[in-house]
Amino acid sequence: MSDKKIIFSGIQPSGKITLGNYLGALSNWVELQDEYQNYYCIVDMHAITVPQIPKDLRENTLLLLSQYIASGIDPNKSTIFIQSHVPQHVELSWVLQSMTYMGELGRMTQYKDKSAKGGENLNSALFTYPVLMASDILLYSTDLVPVGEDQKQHLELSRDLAQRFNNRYSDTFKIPEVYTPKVGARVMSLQDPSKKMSKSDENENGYISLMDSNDVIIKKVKRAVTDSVGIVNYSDEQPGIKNLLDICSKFEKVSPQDLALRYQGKGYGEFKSDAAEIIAQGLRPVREKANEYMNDKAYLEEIYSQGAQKAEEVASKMLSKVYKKIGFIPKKRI
Ligand code: ATP
Ligand code: LTN
Repeated sequence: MSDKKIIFSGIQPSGKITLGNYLGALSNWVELQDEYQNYYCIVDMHAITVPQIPKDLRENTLLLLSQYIASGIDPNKSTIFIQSHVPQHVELSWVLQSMTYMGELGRMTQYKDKSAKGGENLNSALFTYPVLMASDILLYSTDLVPVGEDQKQHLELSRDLAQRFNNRYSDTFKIPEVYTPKVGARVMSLQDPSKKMSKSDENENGYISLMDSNDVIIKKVKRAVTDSVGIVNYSDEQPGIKNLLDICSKFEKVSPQDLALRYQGKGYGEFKSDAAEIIAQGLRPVREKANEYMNDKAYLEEIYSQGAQKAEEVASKMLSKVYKKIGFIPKKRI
């Protein structure tokens, strides 16, 4: 048994992942990988809380796995698996749902946003989704959950549910901490810098997909909404420029303020064309490697099969413990 602390995180295969997912989540996972024992999940069960076309879901799941590996998540150091392969996630989620209040779920910002868009045909999984997320995390005695800023509220609920269960029965779950990066925790839309960059944005110019070609990236960055100040400053008054500085600073590994200094006396045109180049070059290796992995389905199958086996061993032990504590009769093999 390793004495390293445990990380769990996941991304939904609900589309093609964006630069926001990469900078807010995936790239940080890679940095933390050596220091922790890691579980990185492709949360396909979360993805079906909004309608998915089966063929696209299959494709996006394998693509996301390829992108995990292409970004540097190493299957020898991290357990990489697909959520629907480990049934304990939904089983624990049912138990935790029985301890979650409707009011708690109704307050979730993501639910409020998505339900406002969804109109009348709201499904109940969209409402209970944060409980499934809590199960994902709690099954593995997770210490740390690296996510973007938008997931902090869900993490709070996971902590509350863990504490509630521990108080009602006895100490069972570890209380997880959230980890958000200093820069890149909230990458904004290129078309509306007051909104987060999202893979489900109807306007494709708002986001950069990890699979966008260099030409597409350059076009999107050049079209990014800025302001009429005309000076490259790192300031809340210039959210479009601030967003591009944040993005580039993450790739260049310098502070956004220092990056802004490079553009003193220069216009937005020059800054944007450098920014486009930095992003395009930064994403190129991930895109190219991901395409290679997509052509090796046997390798992908090996990774997710081994991952599921390792994850299930841990998850089933935790679930048995929980079932016992709540009074379910343990199943006897005959
Ligand atoms: P959707 O648009 O389908 O709701 P999403 O793009 O928000 O999805 P998720 O799969 O929900 O993506 O998120 C995966 C991870 O990426 C989470 O850790 C989330 O916090 C992070 N993330 C998502 N969008 C951004 C963003 N714009 N900036 C930083 N991190 C982000
Ligand atoms: N809800 C997250 C995805 C997610 C997740 C998790 C993140 C599902 N389960 C467990 C961290 C840990 C989202 O980004 N929408």
